[in-house]
This record gives sequence, structure tokens and C-alpha cells, in this order.
Amino acid sequence: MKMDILMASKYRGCLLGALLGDCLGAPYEGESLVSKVVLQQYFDKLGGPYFKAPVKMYTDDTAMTKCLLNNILSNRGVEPRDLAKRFTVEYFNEPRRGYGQNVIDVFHKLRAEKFEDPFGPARAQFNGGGSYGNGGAMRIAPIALFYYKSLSDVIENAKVSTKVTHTNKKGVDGAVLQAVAICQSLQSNPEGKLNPQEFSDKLFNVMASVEKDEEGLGLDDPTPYQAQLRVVKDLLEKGDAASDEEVQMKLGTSVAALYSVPTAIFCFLRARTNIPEIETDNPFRRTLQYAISLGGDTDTIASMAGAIAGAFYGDSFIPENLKKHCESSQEISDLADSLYDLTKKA
Ligand code: RVK
Ligand code: MG
Ligand code: MG
Repeated sequence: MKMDILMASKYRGCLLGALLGDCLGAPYEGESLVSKVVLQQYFDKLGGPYFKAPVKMYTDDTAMTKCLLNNILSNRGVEPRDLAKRFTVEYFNEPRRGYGQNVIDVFHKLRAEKFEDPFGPARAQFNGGGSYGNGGAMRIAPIALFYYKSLSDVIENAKVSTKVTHTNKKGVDGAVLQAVAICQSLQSNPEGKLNPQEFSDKLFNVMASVEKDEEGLGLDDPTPYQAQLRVVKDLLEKGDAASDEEVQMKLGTSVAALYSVPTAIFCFLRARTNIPEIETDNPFRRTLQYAISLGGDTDTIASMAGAIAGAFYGDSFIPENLKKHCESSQEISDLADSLYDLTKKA
């Protein structure tokens, strides 16, 4: 396939993957483990012959991803004050998208302070500790897509865009990890062999430099993401011998970035090959089905896993009818094309 056709398809795959994970995962948010049989029927039905039904609505994950996309498109890169405004306006227009309580507080403060310091309100949260939620990571795809040619730009801009709402090191580093995972997928050949161990080793090496306790924070455990990436490798090696309960317990499925970003990466890598009780030949669909089956923060974990998978496989792997059942899928696909055009010019 011609290089730029493949790349454009990976951009759409990434953003549609994030959208589908969010829309299809949202109905199961908060369940402990979701029955694989139920999910098989759900995906078979929605991915089968098209039928008319109310669309699956997206949540805060996609609402904020769209803000970041439009911020980059309008400013030819991340512009934090405009981003803070976009998030806040979006929230007050459609507050019922399932936002976390901390970010809601941040939006109120940003508006009250007229966006004077786009990082100030987030920095003050949790007695100055900042949020460690996965809200920075769940919306990071546009950063990876726009800056992928330079790893240091990806890292720097993942941090800046996250700090508008999340300043805790774990929240920020989770967004960096998710962005770098998407970049690695984007730069991999979908028809070639992906070595899951190599994929996670490369992430580990990046996190080894990102997790240096450079600000002298004196954290109890200064390398938590490296520790979780070691768990990812162990679980990959175990394969079918690792139960869902073990994955859920060791990697986590919560709204904390540390206990959801490595989980999403694991889901993508695990779903490269068959998984018991998931019947599909399509590894993109398998990724979403598996991510949702682990329960917990299903919309966000499926959205992050979907973004990584979509950036790897490209949009030709995304079942057409599954896409049609998700809110704004055409708009997201068009935005992906616009971002691709802008990146080519940059
Ligand atoms: C509901 C103590 C902390 C903390 C800290 C807890 C949506 C809080 C999306 C907070 C995603 C919650 C998810 C989420 C994204 C965070 N000390 N508790 N330092 N930092 N928490 O509000 O954007 O689903 O209970 O920043 O990261 O679909 O409310 O939101 O799943 O984590 O929420 O953190 O959430 P927030 P977010
Ligand atoms: Mg959500
Ligand atoms: Mg969520």
C-alpha cells in the first residue's frame, strides 16, 4: 500500500478506534467482569447486517478528544489556553457526558478565573497533588498523531495538554505512555509481524527516562509505570494461562491512569492472537471485546486500546456496521483526515 494512503488510514483507524471503544464500552462501565458470551452477542449484533437503532453515545473521553483535535487544527499545534476554553465550553454545553468530579471542578474554576492561567486550577486540586485519573490519557490520540515524527515533541505536548486538567505525575505519565504506544503502532507495519515483547520493551525504555524523579518529588515509588509494564510482559508470556481475574487484579481497570493505561496496552497486545470465548477473526474487534470484558472503566480502557489498535491496523479493519452504530463516526473520520492533511504540511 502506498505510504500516505496507509498513514491516512491509520489516522482514521486511531481516532475511530478511540470512538468505538468509548461508545461500545460505555454501557458496561462499572461492571466487575463482563460476560464474554453477552459481549459476543452484542458485537455480533451490532457488527452484523445493519439495523436501525439509537446510536451509542460517546462520553467525556471523545468529547475531550474532539476538543484537543480542534485545538491542534486551529492552532497548528497544542495551545493550552485555547484548549482550556474548549474543554470548558464543551462541558457547559453538554455536561452529561460522564465527566470525573475533579475535572468538573477545574472547569468551574477556569471559567471563574477567565482562563488566566490554564494550568492553575488543575494544579490546585487534591491539596496541590493534582488528579491521577486517566482523563489525560483517554484524550491523547491527537497529540500522538500530530507529533509522532519527534518522540520528544510527543512527550512534551502530551504533558502540556494533560496538565490543563491533571497535574499529578501519575496522571501525566499515563498520558505520555498512551501517546507513545499510539506512536509505536502508527510506525509499525500492520502486515508485518509485531513482537509484543519488543513493543512493551520499547515503551519500558521510554518510561525509564520519563519516570526520572526530575522534579525531586520524593515519591515512594518513582517508577510505577515501569513496574506495570513488567507485569504486562509477564502476563503476555503466560497467555491463556493468565485468567481474566489475574489480569484485572494485577493491571487494574480503574479510573486511575496507572491502573488503566498499561491495561489498555496489554489488551491490544494480547488480542493480536486468539482469546478463549472471543469468536472473531478481526484483531481490532477482538481488542475491544476483550478490553470491555475486563470490566471497570470499560469506556476508557476500550477507547485507549482501540486507539492503539486502530493506529496499528488502520481503518480497513474497523467493521463498517459497528462504526455506523456509534455517534459522530463520520465527523471523527473527517477530522482524522483534516489532521492528517495538517501533519503533512507541518
Ligand atoms: C467517569 C484522590 C483522586 C486523585 C487524587 C479520583 C470518566 C477522584 C471517564 C476523581 C474516565 C477520579 C474517567 C477521576 C476520567 C483522581 N486523590 N482521588 N490525587 N486523582 N482521583 O475527576 O478525567 O468516567 O475520585 O480527574 O481523570 O470515562 O474524581 O477525572 O473513565 O479519580 O472518568 O479523576 O476521569 P478526574 P478524569
Ligand atoms: Mg467516559
Ligand atoms: Mg471511563
